[in-house]
Amino acid sequence: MTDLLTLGETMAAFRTTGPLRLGGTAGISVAGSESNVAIGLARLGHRAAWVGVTGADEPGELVRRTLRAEGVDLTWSRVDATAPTGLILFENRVADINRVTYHRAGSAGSRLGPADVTPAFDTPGPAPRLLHVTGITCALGVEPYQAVVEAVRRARTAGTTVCLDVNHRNRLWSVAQAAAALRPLLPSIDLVVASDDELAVLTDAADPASALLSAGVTEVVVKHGAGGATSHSATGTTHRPARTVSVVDTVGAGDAFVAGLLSGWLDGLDAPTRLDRAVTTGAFAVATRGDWEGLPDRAELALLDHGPGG
Ligand code: CKP
Ligand code: MG
Repeated sequence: MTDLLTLGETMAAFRTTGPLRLGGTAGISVAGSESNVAIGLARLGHRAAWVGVTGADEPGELVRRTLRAEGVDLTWSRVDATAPTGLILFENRVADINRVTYHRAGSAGSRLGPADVTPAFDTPGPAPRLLHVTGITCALGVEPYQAVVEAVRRARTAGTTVCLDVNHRNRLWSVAQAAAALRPLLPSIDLVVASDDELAVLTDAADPASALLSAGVTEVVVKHGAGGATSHSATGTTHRPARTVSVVDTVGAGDAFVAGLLSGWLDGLDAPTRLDRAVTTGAFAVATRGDWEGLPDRAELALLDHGPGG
C-alpha cells in the first residue's frame, strides 16, 4: 500500500560554488519539490510514490536512478523520448544565497498529464493514504495542472487525504495566475501548507487561516522561516519555534518540513508533535547542502534533540 502519492517535475540539478560564467566544477544531483518530499518520507520508512515524466537522456537516468536508490516507488512514472529532462542551476553567490535558474520550458516533466495519475488510483488494493500536490506542478502548463486536478478528484473519491503546498514560484507564474488555479482546488484540500507570504495566493481575507478553515480545509500550517511554524485547525492553534542550526542551504527546507509533517500524520501523531517533526526535518535541510541529501532517517531524527555531542 502506498503511504504517499505525489506528482511533479524532477530535474537534474547543477550546483556551482560561484557564478557559472566563470566555469569550474559543479556538483550534480536532482531537484524537484515533490520528489524531495517523497525522498524525505522514504528516508523515514514510509512508502512514497512519485509520478512524473523524464526524458530518455542522462539527466533523466540520473533522476530515476536517484529516486530508486532513495526507495521512492516509480511504478507510475514514465519516460518520454521526445522531450529533454529539465535542468536547474544553483549558483552559489554569497553565504547561503543561491541564484536559481530553470531550463525546464518544453521539458519532459511538463508533459505530465491526467492520464499519468489515474493508474495509481486504478491499481487494485487500498488507495494511497496521502496525496501531496504543489503549486509548482500546477504552474508547468495546462496538462500538468489537469493532472493535479484529476489526482485531487480521484483522491476525494478514494478517501485519500490531500495536502497542498502553495510553493509559489514567481518565475513560473504570477500570484494572480496561481490564485486562479489553486483557489478552485481548496474545497478538496484537507491540509494546506504555506509560508506566511504565500497565503495571499489562496485568499484575500484579513485572517487567511480562518478563511481557509471556513472554506473546508481541515488544517492550515503556516511556515514563518526562522520564526517556526503554526498549525491552525478547528481544535485550535499550535506554534513551534524553528530549531536553531547553522544555515548552509535553505533550498528544500520547505519540502523537508512537509516530509516531517506528513510523516507525523502517517504515524498518527497529534498536531504539536507533527509540527515538532516538521521543524526538525526542515532544520536538517537548512543545515546541509542540497535539497534532500541531508534529510534524516528515523534514528537521526533524535540528533537535533540533544545538540552537538549531546
Ligand atoms: O520550497 P523548497 O525550497 O523546499 O523547494 C525547493 C524545490 O522544485 C527545488 O528542488 C526546486 O527544484 C523546486 O523547488 C522548484 O521547481 O523550484
Ligand atoms: Mg516550498
